[in-house]
Amino acid sequence: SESYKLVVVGGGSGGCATAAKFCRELGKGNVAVVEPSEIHAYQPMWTLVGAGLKQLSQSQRPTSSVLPSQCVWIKDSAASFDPKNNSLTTAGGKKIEYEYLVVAMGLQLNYSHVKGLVEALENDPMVCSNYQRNYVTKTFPALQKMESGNAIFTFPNTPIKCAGAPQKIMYLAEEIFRNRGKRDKINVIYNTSLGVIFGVKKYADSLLEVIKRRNIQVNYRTDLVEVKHDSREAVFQNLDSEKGETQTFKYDFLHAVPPMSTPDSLRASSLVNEGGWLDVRKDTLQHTAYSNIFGLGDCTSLPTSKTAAAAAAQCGVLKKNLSAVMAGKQLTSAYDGYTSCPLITTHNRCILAEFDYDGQPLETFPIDQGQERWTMYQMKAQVMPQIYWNAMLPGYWQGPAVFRKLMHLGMDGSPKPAPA
Ligand code: FAD
Ligand code: UQ1
Repeated sequence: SESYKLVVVGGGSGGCATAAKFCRELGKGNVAVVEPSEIHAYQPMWTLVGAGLKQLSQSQRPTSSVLPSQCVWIKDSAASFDPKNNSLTTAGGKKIEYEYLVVAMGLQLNYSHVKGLVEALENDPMVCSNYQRNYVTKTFPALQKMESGNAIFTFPNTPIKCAGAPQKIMYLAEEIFRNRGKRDKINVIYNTSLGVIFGVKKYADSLLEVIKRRNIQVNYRTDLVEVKHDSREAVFQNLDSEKGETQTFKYDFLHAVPPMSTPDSLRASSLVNEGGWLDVRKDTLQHTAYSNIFGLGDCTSLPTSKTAAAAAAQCGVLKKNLSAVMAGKQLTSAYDGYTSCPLITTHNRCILAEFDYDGQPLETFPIDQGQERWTMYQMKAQVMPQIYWNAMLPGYWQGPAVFRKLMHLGMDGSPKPAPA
C-alpha cells in the first residue's frame, strides 16, 4: 500500500485548489490526489457553451496541466473508505493510507433516475442537458433548429450544483428564439421542482420581473419523471399532489437537468449523514466524527448553494483549519456560507447573486447587483475563467471577500472590516 501525509479525493474545483495550497506547504511527494478523469472541466462555462457563446474546448484542460506538479496524481477513483484505519481503496484495487484526508468528490449526475431520459438524450436531437460534456454540445444546435411549439426547461427534485443554471439557459434560449424571429410560435416553459424561482428574495424578485417581461411560463413543484422521445412527451409529477398526480407535456425542445447525489462510493461509506452528504461542520469544514478528515465543495453537507464560488471561499477556511490540526492547534477559521450565482439573463446581461448561510445578500460591488448588468456579464464570461484557471486552481483564490471589504470601506451601513 501507498502512504501520504495528505490525500485529496477528487481533483475538481475544490480538490485541485486545496491540493495546490498544501503542496506548497508540505512539499513534493507528500500530497496525493485521487482523480479518475483525464480532463478537468470549468463547468460554469457550460451555460455559455449551451448558448453558443463559448466552445466546449475553452472549458476543458488536461488534468495533468491543472494539478500541482508536486503532487502525486493517482489516476483512479475512490471505491471505499476505511476512516477508522486512515485508508481508502481505489476501483483499481490500490490501498492508500493517509494521515489527513480531504474529500472533494462533487456530485454524481443521476440521469438514469428519470425513466427514458438517457434514451432521449442519446436519440433525440431536441433533448439536451448543459450538465454533462457530451450533452451540452447538443443544446445550441437544438436551439437553432427549434421552430415552434413547447421549449421546456426542468429543475429536478434534489439539491443540484449551480441552482441558477437550469434557468440561465432558458433566458439565453428565449433570446435566441426571439433573435431568430421564432419567439411568437414558441412557448417557453420552466417546470421546476422548487416552490420559488430562486432562494434569495432580492434576486427572486428581479428574476420574476424578467420572466413576466419575457412572457415565460413557470410551473412550480413540477418534477420530470419520464421522457417518451418517440412521441416527444415529458411526464411531470405534481409534488404537492398527495395522489402523485402527473401531467404530460408535449415537447419540441427539452433541456433536462438530472437528479443529483453524492457519488455512490461516498454514499456507501460511514462518512456521510442521513441524506448521503459528507458530514462536515458548517463553520470549520472538519468532519463531525473524524478530526483528520475535512471536506469542501458540492459533496458536503454544508447548507449553502453548491457552486465553484462557494468552494473557493471554503478552500481558504479549510486550508487554515487543516493546517491548525496538523500543527496541533485550535481551529480558528469559520465559513460564513458565501456562495455566488451569476444569473445570466441575456448574451450580455447578468444578475450577480451573492449571499451567505442566512440567505442575506453579500455583494462584492458597491452597486445594486439585483439589476441585470453588462459589467456583471463581462465579469462572468471574461473575468471568471481567468480567475479560475490562473488563481483558483493554483490555490490563490479564496473568493472575493477581500475585495468586498475594500470596496465597502467607509460606506454607510456596510459591514465593517473585522478587527485584526
Ligand atoms: P467538481 O468540480 O465537480 O469535482 C469533483 C471531482 O471529483 C471530479 O473531478 C470527479 O471526477 C471527481 N470524482 C468523482 N467521483 C470520484 C471518486 N469516486 N474518486 C475520485 N474522484 C472522484 N459554479 C459557480 O460558481 N458559478 C457558476 O456560474 C456555475 N455554473 C455552473 C453551470 C453548470 C452547467 C454546471 C454543471 C456547474 C456550474 N457551477 C457554477 C458549479 C460548479 O461547477 C461546481 O459547484 C464546482 O465545480 C464544485 O466543485 P467540487 O470540487 O465540489 O466538484
Ligand atoms: C467566484 O469566486 C467563482 O469561483 C471561482 C465563480 O465560479 C466560477 C463565480 O462564478 C463567481 C461569481 C465568483 C465570485 C467572484 C467575484 C469576483 C464576485
